[in-house]
Amino acid sequence: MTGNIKLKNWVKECAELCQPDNIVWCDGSEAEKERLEKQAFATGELIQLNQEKLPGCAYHRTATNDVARTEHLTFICTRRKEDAGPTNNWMSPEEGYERAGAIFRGSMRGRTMYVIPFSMGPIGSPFSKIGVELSDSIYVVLNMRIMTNMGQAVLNALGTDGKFTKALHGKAERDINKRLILQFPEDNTIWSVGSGYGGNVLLGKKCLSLRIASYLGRQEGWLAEHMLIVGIQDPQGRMTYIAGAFPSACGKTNLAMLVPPEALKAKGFKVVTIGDDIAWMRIKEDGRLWAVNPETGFFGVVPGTNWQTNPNAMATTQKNTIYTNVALKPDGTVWWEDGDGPPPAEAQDWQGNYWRPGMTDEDGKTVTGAHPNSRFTTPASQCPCIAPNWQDPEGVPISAFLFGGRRARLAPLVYQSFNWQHGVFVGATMASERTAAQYGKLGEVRRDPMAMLPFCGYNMADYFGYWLATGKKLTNPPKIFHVNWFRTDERGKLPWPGFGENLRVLDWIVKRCRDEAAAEETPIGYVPAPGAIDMSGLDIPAKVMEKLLSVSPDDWADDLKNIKEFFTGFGDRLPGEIWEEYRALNDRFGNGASR
Ligand code: GTP
Ligand code: SPV
Ligand code: MN
Repeated sequence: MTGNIKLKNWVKECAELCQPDNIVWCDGSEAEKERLEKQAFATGELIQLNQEKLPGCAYHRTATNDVARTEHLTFICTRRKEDAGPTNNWMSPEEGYERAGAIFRGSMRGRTMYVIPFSMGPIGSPFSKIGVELSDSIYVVLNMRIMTNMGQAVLNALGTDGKFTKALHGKAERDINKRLILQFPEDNTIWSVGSGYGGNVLLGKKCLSLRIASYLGRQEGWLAEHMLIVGIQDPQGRMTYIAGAFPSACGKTNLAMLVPPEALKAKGFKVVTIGDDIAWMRIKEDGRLWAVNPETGFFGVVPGTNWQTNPNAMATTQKNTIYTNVALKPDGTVWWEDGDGPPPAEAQDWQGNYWRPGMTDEDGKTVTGAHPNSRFTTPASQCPCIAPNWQDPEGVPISAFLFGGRRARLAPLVYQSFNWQHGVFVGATMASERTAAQYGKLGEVRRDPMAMLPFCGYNMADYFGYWLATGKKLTNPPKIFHVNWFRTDERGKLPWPGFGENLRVLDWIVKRCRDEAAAEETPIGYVPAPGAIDMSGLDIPAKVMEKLLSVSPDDWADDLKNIKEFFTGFGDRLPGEIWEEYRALNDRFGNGASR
């Protein structure tokens, strides 16, 4: 176990609060995994899937009211409200501990509390952070086992006086009215109660690796970002690493493991995956940003994943995978919308109800077999395109940043910012249509700077300032681009095929980083010159490409108004450089008057 007195005392304190019947320290062993699975199968917390077809795989359903992150119940608990900023929900630490404490109190009676020591990043690397999660959920233990380095080795690395993030989770009644996801960055503490859904309860992920880590990163001089990390090897054998921030359910996992289209594969392109959701980055002596993926697994969106769109994810998830909220077939395998093959004649849906294709509810709406935010949890090591150096504690050097989201109209397929400061503005003005990954109105466009709106652990105005300051320290900064795979035509169709074909855009980006591709200047940045994107083997009329890359002044005038409103909310705390970029963009459109 551990000789760390602080850890022992904290576990004792939490046990006094939650009053579990037992406390089990997790060692991360295979035997432990088997024992926990057996228990979970016996109680129904997990269902064992068909072991011939899906060896090592299990199935889980969350409560019907608990299927996505609940951002309105997620709080940053700093002493001063201004330090959380206008985009975060805020609660004072006193109120947070008191309100959540009342829900935690006695909530583990009759249950076991698991002590889960975990390391984000390789154990023992100076780049890594240790956390300990206490949870009364076996599902959480088994997920953390996939998503992090977990077990006794972490306690050994922690030693007798090592620092760790204190992360307490309890399912309690899983009542949405008694649910709180609280970050206390000043105490390096997370309290999550009343939920059993991934992002709310796998506390090493969004809560630690983004909300707490962004706060620590600013103090310690590094960046914690909601970014995939992918390596593109060109036909000359040169590897370029790109990190990309897209909001939840906007394509990070897919881009991280894309398969080159035939024509580019034949030319010699290769793609390797470092990470699909989170990047921790530091400036090294060479003046570049180096990124590591602190996770060891993928917690990915299931619907839409198939052997066509994402064969690497399909191959990864054939074994040792936990499926959450998909449809369960009679033969003990799983099914989801926009997967492979025809739907089963009948199945159990994600809520455990009888389901057949085409079923409708009282309002005549189609009932889906899988929840739109159903997820797989799967070991990154099983991914066929995982990079050989994916766990290198030094990380990989980043040449380009991508920002992007779902914009049916506004943003062209790709554009490049003029420089770092403009690139930070491009990131800060990101917006996207809301997906099923969080509660809220689907499709509504919301501003989501750097895809960090729900994940920044401090005032976002200061966060922009920190990005600007970081740029000043980089002698060789990544070039910054914006992409949009989701622009629609007049009929609401997507002319851009996306997925593997996105490599054509990445190729242009890589070439821009090497000054090897042509571009045209527009008010918003550089777009590919006609013919600059490699279209070999892909039949899209030049006219359609022109449209995909076009910039509409009217649409931008509308967006500028919305941007202004958004930035005004930060008051004086917003860095002047951001307003400078705002005015410059306005001027480039010739809208001087509307400043
Ligand atoms: P989180 O795990 O929530 O952070 O999501 P993510 O950003 O990793 O998104 P993911 O790659 O899982 O994609 C989410 C959804 O978008 C899936 O249904 C995908 O099929 C779809 N998608 C991803 N890439 C593309 C693309 O290039 N084009 C289109 N049309 N859809 C895409
Ligand atoms: C996201 O929503 O950005 C995810 C899934 O990656 S969750 O872990 O639930 O946050
Ligand atoms: Mn994510």
